[in-house]
Amino acid sequence: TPIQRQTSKQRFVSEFSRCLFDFVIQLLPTTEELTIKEDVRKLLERLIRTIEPESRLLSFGSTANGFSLRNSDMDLCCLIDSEERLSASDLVTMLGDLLERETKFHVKPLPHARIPIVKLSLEPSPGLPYGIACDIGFENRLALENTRLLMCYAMIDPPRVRTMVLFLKVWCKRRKINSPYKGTLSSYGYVLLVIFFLVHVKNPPVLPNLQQMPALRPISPEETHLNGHNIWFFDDIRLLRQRWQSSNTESVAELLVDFFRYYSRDFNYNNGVVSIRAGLLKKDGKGWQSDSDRGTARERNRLCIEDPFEVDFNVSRCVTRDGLYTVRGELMRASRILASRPERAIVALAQLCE
Ligand code: 3AT
Ligand code: MG
Repeated sequence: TPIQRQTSKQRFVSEFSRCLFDFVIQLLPTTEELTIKEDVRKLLERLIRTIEPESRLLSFGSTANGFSLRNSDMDLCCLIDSEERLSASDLVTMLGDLLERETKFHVKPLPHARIPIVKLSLEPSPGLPYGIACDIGFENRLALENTRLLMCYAMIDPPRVRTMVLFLKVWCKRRKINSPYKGTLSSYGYVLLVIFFLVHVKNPPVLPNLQQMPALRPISPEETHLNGHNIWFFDDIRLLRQRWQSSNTESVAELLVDFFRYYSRDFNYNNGVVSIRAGLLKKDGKGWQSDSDRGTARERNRLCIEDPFEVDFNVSRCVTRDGLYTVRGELMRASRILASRPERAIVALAQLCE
């Protein structure tokens, strides 16, 4: 009967929510890991200052945005406050030499990459069972700002937002659809899909749109613009919590079921652009049509996710036709597993991440 169906659904989602929380908690980094990473950051900062005394080394990406899993990579950005500074590629070369001499890291400088970086890694050891992998870039101030934006979204409703994002990160890694180099989507891209869903798809929304909230005081263009991009967003989360409350009371399991359904069935991949800043946009409107009929054209716009600040930049431009096919297949698989509501929620979770 409809009533029995309803209660079986409720039983499943409440059990599945509990499983999700338990599962995600085990995957969080330990305090020991966080301490080691912070020590590494300080050590590297000290060394960099022997080349550029006015520099600071800051974390961005998952180590800084609240969406970190155990053993995730470290993304570091070096900011140099002095007027006269070396070029990024010179810095990469010099820093590479220095770190090779002074530390035990494996060092790989990439001075001629589109974004010059130094890649570092440390072999696993008893105190660090998974080693460390770290990229150091320079002057990537937009990445620091988008990290702060994601962190604010994480802080508004940690039980639902962080649990969903962390679960999806594990899921996409286990299902092997988290490799921009192989044509699938970066972690950053998946996080934007979740936030878009919670801000613009769910009704009532689970999250407000931080980039469209009214500012509390007049703000000058110098404060809001960085390299020509508007980077303003409402970042006073304490105040926001006092003034804004979501009337959406769905559990994390219900949201996840709906997330998979939306991206496997409802989202229009041919025409839609995911924009956390402006809501659902159209590819034509942004000049982001995919080049499916031009055999030679690189496939830039199969999947379109607008960067929150660099609005001309498609975060998922590396997703290829085959990559998107695989990702969509995985979204459908997940949606199917959840729709079948296995007897035990833990079985559903294991199957999802098989
Ligand atoms: P992992 O825990 O490393 O899987 P993450 O949250 O650190 O996930 P990424 O490693 O994908 O995410 O990205 C790290 C940061 O680099 C996030 C963002 O500030 C920046 N970033 C990554 N990819 C892009 C992109 N395509 N466009 C703009 N910024 C990006
Ligand atoms: Mg990272």
